[in-house]
Amino acid sequence: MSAGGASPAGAEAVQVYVGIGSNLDDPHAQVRRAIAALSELAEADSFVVSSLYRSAPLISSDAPADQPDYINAVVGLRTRLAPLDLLARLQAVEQAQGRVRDGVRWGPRTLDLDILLYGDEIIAQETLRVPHPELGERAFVLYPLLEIAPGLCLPDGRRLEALVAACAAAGLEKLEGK
Ligand code: A4P
Ligand code: MG
Repeated sequence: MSAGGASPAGAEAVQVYVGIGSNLDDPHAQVRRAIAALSELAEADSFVVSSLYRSAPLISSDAPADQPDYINAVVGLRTRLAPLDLLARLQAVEQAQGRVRDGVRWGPRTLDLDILLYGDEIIAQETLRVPHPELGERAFVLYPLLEIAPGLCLPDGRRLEALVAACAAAGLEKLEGK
């Protein structure tokens, strides 16, 4: 398959991981609703879900500093959707859950869905960068990912286990049974 392009008919399903984040309008409920929507994209018996985690918002210089905490989770699934088709489906789910894009990078949001990994593909397009560029530094991505894919290696060969060991969990709270 060409990176980011259309999947040929009958293409093999690919293992992907998607990060879910919300810090507006009942984030727990938003994340649970997103998990249900994403399960619809999965090939049979391929859907796995991490625990939910709470953390303080990571903010950019132009984003408001007084944002509510985030609820995050990571799901894994196998899909036959090509990368850009998957991105379009994720953005439709964001829209359905009231995501407003006001141009503020890292501003508060009802739902953010990021393609973290798409098989072993490295995609560097304007609209899609995979692996997600900040994947290796974010505790709220790495810790839930480790839960559902402990033996994972990134396309560049880095081991998830080693990335987690090097990433302080400071402030990341695993929400047991919630
Ligand atoms: N895009 C490029 N690559 C991808 C990808 N791998 N997955 C493009 C999804 N989209 C990707 O995204 C902007 C554009 O990125 C999309 O149109 C798509 O074509 P966006 O969701 O509109 O904007 P954004 O989310 O504000 O920006 P960005 O840079 O994607 O931010 P992140 O990385 O999503 O970070 N703090 C905590 N504690 N928890 C969080 O979940 N999330 C963010 C947002 C900031 N702080 C956080 C959290
Ligand atoms: Mg995003």
